[in-house]
Amino acid sequence: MSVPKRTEKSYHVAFDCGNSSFRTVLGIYDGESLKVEVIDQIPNDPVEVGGYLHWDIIRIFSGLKAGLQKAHARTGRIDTVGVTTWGIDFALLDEHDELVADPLCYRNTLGVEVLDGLDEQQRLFNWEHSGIQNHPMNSLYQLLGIRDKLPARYRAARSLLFIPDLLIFLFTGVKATERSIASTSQLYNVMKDSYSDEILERYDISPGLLSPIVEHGKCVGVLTESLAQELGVNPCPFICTPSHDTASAVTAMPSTEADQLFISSGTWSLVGAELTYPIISPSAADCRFANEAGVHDTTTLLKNSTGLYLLQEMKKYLKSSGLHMSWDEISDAAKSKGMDVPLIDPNHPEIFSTRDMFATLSRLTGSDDYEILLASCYVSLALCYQKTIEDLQQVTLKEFSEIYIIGGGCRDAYVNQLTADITGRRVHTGPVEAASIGNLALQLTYLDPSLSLTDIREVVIRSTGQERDLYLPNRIDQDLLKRKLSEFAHVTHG
Ligand code: LFR
Repeated sequence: MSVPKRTEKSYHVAFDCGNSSFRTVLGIYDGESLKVEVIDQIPNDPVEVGGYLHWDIIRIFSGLKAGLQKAHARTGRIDTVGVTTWGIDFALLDEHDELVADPLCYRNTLGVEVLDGLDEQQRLFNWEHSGIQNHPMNSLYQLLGIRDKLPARYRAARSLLFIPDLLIFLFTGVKATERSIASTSQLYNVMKDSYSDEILERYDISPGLLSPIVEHGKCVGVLTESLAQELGVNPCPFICTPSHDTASAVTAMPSTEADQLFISSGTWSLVGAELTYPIISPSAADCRFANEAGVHDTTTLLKNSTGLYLLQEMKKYLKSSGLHMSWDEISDAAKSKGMDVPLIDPNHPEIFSTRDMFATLSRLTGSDDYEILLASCYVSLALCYQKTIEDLQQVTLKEFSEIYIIGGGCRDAYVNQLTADITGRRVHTGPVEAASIGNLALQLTYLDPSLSLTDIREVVIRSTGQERDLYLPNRIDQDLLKRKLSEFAHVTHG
């Protein structure tokens, strides 16, 4: 084992911001493993202002400041900090480095018209010069949508910071970015590992808006003196970590084998494989895969599908109608309806931006029985995984027999078992806090640059043994499975 033994403990903080909550997570490293503690967890939700959904970034920043203070109070010293958030969204800063407005949320449909206005050739150009599938939520299309629909914001903008970069800027005063978050924008070329000059030029976007890219494991900046004083925290360094939550979660994939298949499960389900090279082939384009930049110089070839958002929104709806259901009750209700339920396409455009999930799912399935709708979500998700894995095998010419489900969604035993049964594969689950643990583990490379990705994953494996699980596929009715797969192909292709 190449991880050096330390006599002294080190203390690390990950700010892990998701769509439904943002958290401060403490990692205490003893030279062998990380002891991970969620210090603070605050609900997150975009706020509608002037007809657009915005992220309340000052509230998030203030929650994280309090989290850092609490973490420091537990340990008396913070050695490093890393930030990881959802992808794509960004803030615009003016000439005084002031926020032009709160950052917009990708669920606005600002990019829809922009993308609709592009012909096949232009879409192909964008895919070939980024490696990212064309989706109206991508930063590229949102930015062009802002230029069209909110021109005052665009005119005032002098820099563009992705959400993790904005948070690091607020803490340290340094404007920078890193490859995984930049790659979600479609302004970055994953083959060249730098911004896409071709895309910037074609859409007349000033390269001056973008920040320099820092390498993983290097220090981006140090907590400002004034914040250190205000919070009573030592001036700790902020480390460049995979700041896209998917990349941080994949860093915590508990396997040291190459080319593994993962499902990063949360509001979104990212189904993909970690590779050492991007794949820009016609079949990858047809299957709508994206080559996102991962930890170090890896690529994650993945498909972005709506995940637990379906159930989160159904839970909210049921609560607002007076039915408070726990997650266990939700999965039991779904399980009671079995597999033979109407199906939905989790990536249906109406689901993407709905404000009433129950009504949308009722319309799409023809059922208004909430238990059937819950079951539809579960079964459709697992079928979607199966389809994506088949596509992934075809595009990569690899066979995947194991699946690693990482992130909060792996707490749901029913979806794990359905995934094993429907895909016929062994499903390894955990860690739940994958994005935080991956982020914390990567921070260790600042203190010891000799640590390889395998060393980092060994730390993760040693630190998370108790919470990981294995689901073996059960034999299920193959005729029913075939029928459901064909129904799913039908709903997803209209
Ligand atoms: C997952 C994720 C996805 C991104 C979506 C929106 O949390 O980061 O990768 O497409 O959120 O940003």
